[in-house]
Amino acid sequence: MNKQVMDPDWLVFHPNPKKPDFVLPKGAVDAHCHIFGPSDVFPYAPERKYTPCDASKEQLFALRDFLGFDKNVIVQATCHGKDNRALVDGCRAAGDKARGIASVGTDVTMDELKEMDEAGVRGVRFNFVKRLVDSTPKETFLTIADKIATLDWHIVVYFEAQDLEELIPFLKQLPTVIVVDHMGRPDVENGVDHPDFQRFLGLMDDLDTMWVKATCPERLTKAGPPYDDVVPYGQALVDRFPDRVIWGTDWPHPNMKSHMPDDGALVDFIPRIARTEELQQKLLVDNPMRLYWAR
Ligand code: 0GY
Repeated sequence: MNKQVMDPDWLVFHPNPKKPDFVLPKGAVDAHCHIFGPSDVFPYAPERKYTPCDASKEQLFALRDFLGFDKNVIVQATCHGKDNRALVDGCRAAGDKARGIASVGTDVTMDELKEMDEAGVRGVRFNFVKRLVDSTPKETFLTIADKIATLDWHIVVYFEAQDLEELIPFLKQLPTVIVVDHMGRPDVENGVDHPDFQRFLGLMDDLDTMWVKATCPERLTKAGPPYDDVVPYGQALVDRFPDRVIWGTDWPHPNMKSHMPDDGALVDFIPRIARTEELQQKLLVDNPMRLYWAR
């Protein structure tokens, strides 16, 4: 297979991130990152909405070591559709240092799920962001949810804050732990008291099976680095749900348009939202270990 050419306006990940000033606790987990291709080995899916730059497992593992993380949770990105080969290959190559979140259809067999489980996959992702995927019927997701629940996997959901209200009845039907991507994607110009963000906090109060990734200041910011405008959102989540928050880099930062973050500077964002050593230990080690490495 030939290499697939990245989109002309694609921003490539930072070539030379700074060494973080914040020293990560021992055993820290980067709980949201991706592997892209390489496309001559693992081609991007025909139904994809974007063609990224390649971002290999070797590059991911080198970044992990450079920043001071111990482990990765690799999340299947939409550009690979339901073809989880690059993800599984990355999980296997990392040994016990990676877990995975896959994307599957209702036709996935129990044997296929078990094979992924054995490689380290511990969940599936349901994506509701309209620019990334065509809409999937809720019934389809519920069928998948019932299947993966038998393996004690969980479900990662990606939606934007304005779509949450409509999704709540569906989310309440899900039979597993739910992990929400990127702080529930608030519009940070609104302020933390806005009904959209308060609705999300209220749902987290109601559903003790719901977790959240306090991730992506670079994606949520309107002000730009050092992401001051995202700090109150991260603090609100970490303070209120200290045992249900996790953190990740989102490397290689798909679909960034405004700028490409320095991954070392992103790590330096962590102590601004998790302000004590105890909170940092939960966010970076205890919580992701409980969710992904319990077995
Ligand atoms: C992320 C965010 C994005 C992309 C994807 O699967 C994906 O394509 O998740 C995005 O464009 O917001 O989590 O990497």
